[in-house]
Amino acid sequence: MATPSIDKHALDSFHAHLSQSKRVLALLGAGLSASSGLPTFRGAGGLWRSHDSISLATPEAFAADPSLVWHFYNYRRHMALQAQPNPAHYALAELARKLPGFQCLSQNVDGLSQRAEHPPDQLQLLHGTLFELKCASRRCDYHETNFTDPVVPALAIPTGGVDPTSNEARREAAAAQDKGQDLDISDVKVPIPSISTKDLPQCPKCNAHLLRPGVVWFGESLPASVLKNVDDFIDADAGIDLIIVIGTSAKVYPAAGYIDEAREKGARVCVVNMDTNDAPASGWAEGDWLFQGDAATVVPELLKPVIGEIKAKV
Ligand code: BV8
Ligand code: ZN
Repeated sequence: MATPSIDKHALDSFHAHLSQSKRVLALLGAGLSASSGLPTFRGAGGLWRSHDSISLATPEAFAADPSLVWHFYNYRRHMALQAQPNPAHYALAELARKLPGFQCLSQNVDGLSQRAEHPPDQLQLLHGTLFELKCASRRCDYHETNFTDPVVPALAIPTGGVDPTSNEARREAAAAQDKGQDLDISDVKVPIPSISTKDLPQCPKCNAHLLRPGVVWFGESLPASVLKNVDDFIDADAGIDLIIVIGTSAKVYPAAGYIDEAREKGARVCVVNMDTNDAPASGWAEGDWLFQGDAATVVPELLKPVIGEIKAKV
């Protein structure tokens, strides 16, 4: 779907407001990384091998079938490592360097903002990252940064001879999706073997539990340090001038709740989304902006007055 041209009048009024904004938030969702080739959670991307992504992202699913959940996360690590940050990731990183009062609240665990060298103290990873592993036991504090792919040999993505990450398979998947078929490239008819627990990532500290992905699962609280950083920013007396809501369906809490909290602190709301239906839960208000289109093209355009031209780093 071609990106509709950006409404000039809306763009000018947004640029004027951004240019005089000192304290700005951004809430990031899977749509930010869509044009980097990573599936979102809703629609075609919501299914991994006919498993509902949200049901796999729970402590219960991991306890019931750690092999299946580890295949899911190993696949997402593999896809994220194959992907590249897009101009929107770089534009947000540049805005952070240019505007000290800018904070990005990311729901994404794909590591692409970090790879776009987004200043770490202006990037709050609300739901963790695929590239941190931690002990599955609450009583063990072991954690490590890990980019190994596959995370353990036993989790090598079964290809049955077809390399699901090959351009041929991607073309096949893209063609299917254009026809509205729900083909996930990893759906190439290759059963996933159930891996015995001893061959899954083990905690080297307590040697008694598995390692799990360092992401926040449904029913788990967000990292206390991140919650504090966000609350400190929102609760500051100086108020908030603007919140930019990028590529999110804003249905998962507490992340989605930050839109209204920012509004209450005086922020105007700007939504960037491919789909105009994904409005903030509390609906639209006077002065809001909606820019419909691909985040990778719209975000650099929106931030131009502060960051200038973003050269896509290919
Ligand atoms: C907790 C990590 C309590 C794992 C994730 C209040 C009301 C209702 C429910 C709750 C509530 N409070 C808590 C809950 C329960 C639950 C929740 O919100 N449930 C939902 C489903 C209703 N929340 C929790 O469980 C949270 N924990 O509350 O703990 C607690 C407190 C103390 C002590 C103990 C417990 C934890 C939630 C975090 C879960 N983890 N991710 C993983 O990734 O595997 S959530 C995960 O799903 C993502 O991180 C993200 O948050 C969400 C997906 O949403 P999006 O990123 O927005 O993606 P989506 O596909 O939905 O949308 C994409 C959008 O992009 C679309 O709008 C599309 O149009 C657009 N788009 C597509 N292409 C483009 C584009 N836009 C621009 N350009 C494009 N090219
Ligand atoms: Zn341990």
